[in-house]
Amino acid sequence: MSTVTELKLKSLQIRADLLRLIHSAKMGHTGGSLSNTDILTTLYYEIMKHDPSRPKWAERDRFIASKGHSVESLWCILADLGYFPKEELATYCQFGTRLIGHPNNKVPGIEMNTGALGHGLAISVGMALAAKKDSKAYRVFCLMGDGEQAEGSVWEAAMAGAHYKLDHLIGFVDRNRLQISGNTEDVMGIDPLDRKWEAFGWHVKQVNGHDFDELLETLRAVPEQTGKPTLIILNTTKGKGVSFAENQPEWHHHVPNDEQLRLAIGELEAASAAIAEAEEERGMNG
Ligand SMILES: Cc1ncc(C[n+]2csc(CCOP(=O)(O)OP(=O)(O)O)c2C)c(N)n1
Repeated sequence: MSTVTELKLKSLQIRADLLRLIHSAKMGHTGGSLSNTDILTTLYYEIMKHDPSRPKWAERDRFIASKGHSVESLWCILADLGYFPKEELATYCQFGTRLIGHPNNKVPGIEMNTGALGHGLAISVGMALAAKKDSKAYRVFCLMGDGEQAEGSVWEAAMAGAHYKLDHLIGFVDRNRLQISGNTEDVMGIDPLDRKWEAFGWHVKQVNGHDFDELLETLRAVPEQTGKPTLIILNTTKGKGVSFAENQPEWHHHVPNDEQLRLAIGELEAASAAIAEAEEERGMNG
């Protein structure tokens, strides 16, 4: 099975897991989590240097979920990889759990508590600067939202990242064009986003954030320019993979009811079956 096929199937499994999680807890950020499942899957299963049995391994790549509200995909991936027991997912958002609604560094694999938008990039700049000063090779990946770009602190951190020539810092913007209350361009226009990041001294790439070939090709080439951090704009769909949630602002934190969960799981299973069938056909045709 090709890497891309494996990633596609894994991502569909994570989507189903996170929907079950949100459905059982009756809370969560469905749209944003479905939006970033593909980039997280690509990073954790293929790109990042990390070891679930040694979460504090000094040479590990670091991941900071700056858009911390959409943590559900991350919980499902960390559990799937063995950072903590899968059964613990059942405690998500229950009283006393460490699996709360935002990244929490009591959980193995989480570097830093996040969720107040506009903080993650500054944390990532600090980590990447520490790596540079210590002559370490690890990279720091930071996932931001497009609504989050309205936070002024993002731009202070962007300036610092370029100033310190942090080429092992890779930022992402999940450009799904929606934030909590509607279209990002209505709430706070951020275009032309690529030119803004370029003006701040970053090397900028744009990709389809749901295309694993493009994601892999782009991420395998980073850093392409030494002496500059990289910003990757992920063109994505909020609610991706669940037809009735795609591009619907209310699904930012809407929770599926029993019937919606059944429909969504049905769609994801059909997508997995189609991929498996295509793979089988390819195998038969040599
Ligand atoms: C400083 C701060 N202000 C407000 C919020 C409330 N909030 C949670 S999610 C969200 C919208 C985020 O939109 P975006 O960054 O586009 O994320 P996505 O659409 O990918 O979920 C807001 C304003 C917050 N978490 N932090």
